[in-house]
Amino acid sequence: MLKCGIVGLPLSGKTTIFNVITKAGAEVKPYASGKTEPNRAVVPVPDVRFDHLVELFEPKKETPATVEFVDLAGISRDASKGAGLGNAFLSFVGESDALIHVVRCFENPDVPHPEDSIDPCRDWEIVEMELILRDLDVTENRLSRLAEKKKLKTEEMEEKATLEKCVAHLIEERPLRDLELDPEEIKSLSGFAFLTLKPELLVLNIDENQTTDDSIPEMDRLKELILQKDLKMVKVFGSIEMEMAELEPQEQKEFMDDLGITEPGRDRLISQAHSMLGLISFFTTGKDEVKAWTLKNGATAVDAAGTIHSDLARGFIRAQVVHYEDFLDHQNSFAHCRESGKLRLEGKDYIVQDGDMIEIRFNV
Ligand SMILES: Nc1nc2c(ncn2[C@@H]2O[C@H](COP(=O)(O)OP(=O)(O)O)[C@@H](O)[C@H]2O)c(=O)[nH]1
Ligand SMILES: [Mg+2]
Repeated sequence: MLKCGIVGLPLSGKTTIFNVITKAGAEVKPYASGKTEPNRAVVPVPDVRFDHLVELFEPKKETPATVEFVDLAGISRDASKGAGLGNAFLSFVGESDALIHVVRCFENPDVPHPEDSIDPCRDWEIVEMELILRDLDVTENRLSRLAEKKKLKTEEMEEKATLEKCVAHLIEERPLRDLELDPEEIKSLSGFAFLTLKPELLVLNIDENQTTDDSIPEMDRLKELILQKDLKMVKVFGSIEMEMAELEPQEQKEFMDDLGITEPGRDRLISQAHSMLGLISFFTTGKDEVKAWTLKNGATAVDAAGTIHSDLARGFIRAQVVHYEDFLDHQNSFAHCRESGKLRLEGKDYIVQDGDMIEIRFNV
């Protein structure tokens, strides 16, 4: 399951955004002090295709794909030097597959800003720098360990070369996700859980009156930063969308019309996180269960089988595949799809497409 960690300065609205996503109603307060265990929630991935398949098959059980969100404690300036919750907290960031980086755009006199002014660009840079410094720390530690050894094995020499490349990059204050690494190098780094290697989604936490860019302080600089760093960004009306998450669908719709948005913040965030990570969904269908599964883009039929059960990968014979759109175009009938050749039997190396409906033929 995909795990997204929410990071940002204290009082940027991380818990608020967490609630927008999860409707979990976690405590939102100006000073949440002394808290070290993060809030966690597993939420279904919104997918109209899945909902439609459930309507068609009326299964006994429906299982949507899920994402876990973790609401981490705030990262303060100097967290990497042990300020605030410091390194203990940064280890929670390490277990995430992707980061949701919340920056505060809203003005709220009741909620003091830790840096005393609203400047989303500066705030982003503070947190990014802490993540970079932490990765630099990890890299340098490992390199000094390696330096103590009399003789390095071949893998260790390769690891050293890769780490030196990382250090040079991090020292220039650049995140590792911008560093070109080949698959071998990425593999040799996988044990370090580098924070700046994780894909990151920037979330602008805006107020209901900040519907235009002009109304967001320092937005020009932020826009420049987004372009320059090629950041993926979503705007969320933190407070108001949190309230909205509690409402009935019809009332939600009225709220969204007022704000000029077509999809709730939760859906926008989850689908952005999915596409940012290059994830796709495939479906298994039947009277017993309709289920959505998550795969990395580029995964094969045998990977799909393995996600369902290791036995299916081991005893894989063929995958019966039809695409969701084709299924709809053929009166929701597998027989019609077969007649027109849209329902095929594919081998191990078939690249699964987002929206494929799959049945694995296997023998163990
Ligand atoms: N006006 C306004 N206040 C907000 C918004 N988002 C969060 N807040 C307030 O800011 C404070 C801190 O929010 P919280 O989500 O706990 O921040 P965290 O420390 O990053 O988890 C709370 O009092 C929220 O009600 C927003 O979009 N607009
Ligand atoms: Mg919080």
